[in-house]
Amino acid sequence: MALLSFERKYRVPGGTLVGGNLFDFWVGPFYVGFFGVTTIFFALLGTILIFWGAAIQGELNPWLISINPPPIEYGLGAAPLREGGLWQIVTICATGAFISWALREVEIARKLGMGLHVPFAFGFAILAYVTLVIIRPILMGAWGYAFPYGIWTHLDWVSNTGYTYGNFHYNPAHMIAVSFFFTTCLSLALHGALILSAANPKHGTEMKTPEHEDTYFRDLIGYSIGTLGIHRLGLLLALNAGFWSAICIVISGTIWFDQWVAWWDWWLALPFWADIEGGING
Ligand code: 07D
Ligand code: 07D
Ligand code: U10
Repeated sequence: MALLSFERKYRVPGGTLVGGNLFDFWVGPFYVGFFGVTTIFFALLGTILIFWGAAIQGELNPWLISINPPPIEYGLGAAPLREGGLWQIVTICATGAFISWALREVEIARKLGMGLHVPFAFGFAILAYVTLVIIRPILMGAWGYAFPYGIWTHLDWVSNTGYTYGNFHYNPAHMIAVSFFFTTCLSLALHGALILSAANPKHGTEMKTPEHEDTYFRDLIGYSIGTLGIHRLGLLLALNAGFWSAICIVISGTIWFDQWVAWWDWWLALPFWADIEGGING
């Protein structure tokens, strides 16, 4: 079915979570819905506040704009606008916009009678963000532990937070997250390459079938995960990348306070060698 006639068929009322028919319409290509309105509201307000904050700081270079969380001394209290209060409101707007966006994805999936995989996946990105700016700061007792909203300054935060725990690469959950990111990239490269090699052949030659794709990997590594399977795997890998990222940061400063390299002392403390001469107890 051509895209335009398909659109006529599915652009029908229903499937909304909130608001009934009130916002159940499209503006150009965009579905609106109740959560489209809340998305626009939070995104616009948050963006305007960032620019307003930039203006009162006199910093209009987009790379250098930074809306900072309150100093640690404010703890979990509300801070004056110019001392982190703005960051607190922008955080509410960002969280509101991200959750609204996810719920808008749910409504669109319901309209189309599709699964909720896309909003579920976006939920992991939201979880990582919320872990950084809400969950970990609350567990540590101050908003000041969250990252600042600035292109350069948020990089400074990552670096400073990393070095607070020595070599952050020794954080075992960071290792798992990094490995999932790398594996996600490898899988997408293999999948993209395999599909193009079969489905986009040289001019004048015939397109190959999924059997060709299966056979390619059976010949190469003795196993093919299959055409549906690779998408399940891709989703699983990517969700784990986000999930283990959230884990690696939430444990830093809440249940682990030392250098991450010291975590590995459990290995030296194993009974096999802990008591021998030169061992950790020996
Ligand atoms: C390609 C989809 C499009 C999205 C884009 C991002 C804004 C910000 C805001 C001026 C893949 C749009 C950007 C709306 C403008 C202001 C105030 C997604 C694609 C193009 N980071 N980060 C970037 C965010 C964190 C880190 C770039 C957001 C954590 C490192 C961009 C968040 C940590 C590096 C950006 C966030 C961290 C970056 C490219 C939120 C750990 C880089 C992003 C809401 C996760 C890279 C100068 C990209 C860079 C980079 C945005 C959080 C680390 C500005 C919105 C605190 C190490 N981050 N980031 O392509 O070049 O994403 O930085 O959590 O090296 Mg970051
Ligand atoms: C948080 C983004 C959420 C985004 C949302 C949507 C908009 C709309 C609009 C475009 C999670 C935003 C949308 C704004 C835009 C339009 C129209 C994603 C988020 C909701 N690290 N490290 C990670 C690596 C080192 C450190 C994660 C590698 C050093 C700290 C990942 C290396 C030290 C933290 C990762 C490396 C260090 C991390 C990031 C290599 C610094 C975190 C991915 C090769 C000295 C962060 C939850 C992520 C984390 C994190 C990778 C090095 C410190 C696994 C590959 C050794 C402090 N690092 N890192 O989380 O876990 O995405 O955050 O050296 O906090 Mg690390
Ligand atoms: C996949 C796939 C597959 C496909 C696919 C895809 C995955 C099976 C079949 C999809 C993949 C791609 C297309 C590839 C490229 C994608 C990426 C690399 C991911 C990253 C994406 C981007 C960087 C694009 C981001 C663009 C966005 C988010 C669109 C922005 C949209 C809006 C701002 C409007 C949103 C609409 C809403 C909320 C509904 C309400 C609308 C209205 C009321 C009207 C419109 C109003 C406005 C425009 C005002 C906007 C103001 C805002 C947001 C505040 C900002 C403030 C400012 C000051 C500007 O597997 O194969 O193929 O295709």
